[in-house]
Amino acid sequence: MNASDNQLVGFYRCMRLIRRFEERVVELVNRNEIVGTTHEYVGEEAVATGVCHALGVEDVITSTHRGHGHILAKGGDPRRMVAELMGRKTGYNGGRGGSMHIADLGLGIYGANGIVGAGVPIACGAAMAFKQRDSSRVAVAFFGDGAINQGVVHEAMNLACIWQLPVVFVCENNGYGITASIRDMSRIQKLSDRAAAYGMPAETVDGMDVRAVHAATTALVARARAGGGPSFIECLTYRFVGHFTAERALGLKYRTEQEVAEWRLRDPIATYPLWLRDQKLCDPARVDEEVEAQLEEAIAYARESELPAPQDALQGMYAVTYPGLPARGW
Ligand SMILES: Cc1ncc(C[n+]2csc(CCOP(=O)(O)OP(=O)(O)O)c2C)c(N)n1
Ligand SMILES: [Mg+2]
Repeated sequence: MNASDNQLVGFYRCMRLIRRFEERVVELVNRNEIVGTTHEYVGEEAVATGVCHALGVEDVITSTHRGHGHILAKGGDPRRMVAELMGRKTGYNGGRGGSMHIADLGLGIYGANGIVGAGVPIACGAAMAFKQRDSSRVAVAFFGDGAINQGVVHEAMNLACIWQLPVVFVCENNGYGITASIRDMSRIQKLSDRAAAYGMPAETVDGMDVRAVHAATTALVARARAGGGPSFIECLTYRFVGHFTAERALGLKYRTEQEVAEWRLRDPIATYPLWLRDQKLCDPARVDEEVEAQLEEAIAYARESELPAPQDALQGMYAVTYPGLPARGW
């Protein structure tokens, strides 16, 4: 099914929002307004956008350490995201979780996750619940090429196949797990071949092409909704920046400038608006202005928000109270 004109413009808005969100976050990290570093999604915007625009609000995603793009694409509120990154009370986790723990259950965002591969069985658990309740909801697990060698990912894929769960596995192959090239970490060319071996449809798509990602996901989500079971999409993509914000200061040499430059030529934030303008679908500059205003507002909201009180540091951290421990702060 082809995307509608509105959707095509929406893809750009979303990709632009993710890119500029990440660039503004880097500024805030460098100004020490955000403590620590984050993993930016710069370069990979077409994947989260194409996948999440193929889902309904009732559908569920699980995310990764590089999660901002997934969360924004699934409808996450930039104000509460920036507030969380800045450790404010108004943040998604009351300022206690930071970048790798953002979740919004109402939007079907079952959490970013700092443990590589750990979101995959969570998505399968959600899919299992959907199946047991005869619901048509679908779960999507985002994970990287680094996660493809994690045992839990393979156990989850096998269980999803034998139980025919409504889950779509989305492997974001950006070529590297920190500094380790996937060429050194796998003997096979296409990571989707591994998934196919479990007995599910598995394909490799151009992860820099938002329309290709959207079309592939739409078909596989429809299949899952109709009871067709799990499937796998490998999205070939690239991160234009370091593994995390601090990498720039480390001077690592695990990839060449030429390689980065070649991928930059395919930057969806540069190429896609040209196509939109050619098709006379919108004026991308207008979208850019709206995104800037939205982010300006989000940052102002976070800056004006209160910090949590030190004595409340443990509030919301544990679900249960243990006998003998003080009730306050638990
Ligand atoms: C189980 C586990 N092992 C190792 C790490 C350390 N670690 C954090 S990110 C990362 C690389 C992940 O690579 P990939 O899955 O390709 O995601 P990308 O960073 O490329 O988006 C590693 C090894 C971790 N967080 N969890
Ligand atoms: Mg990777």
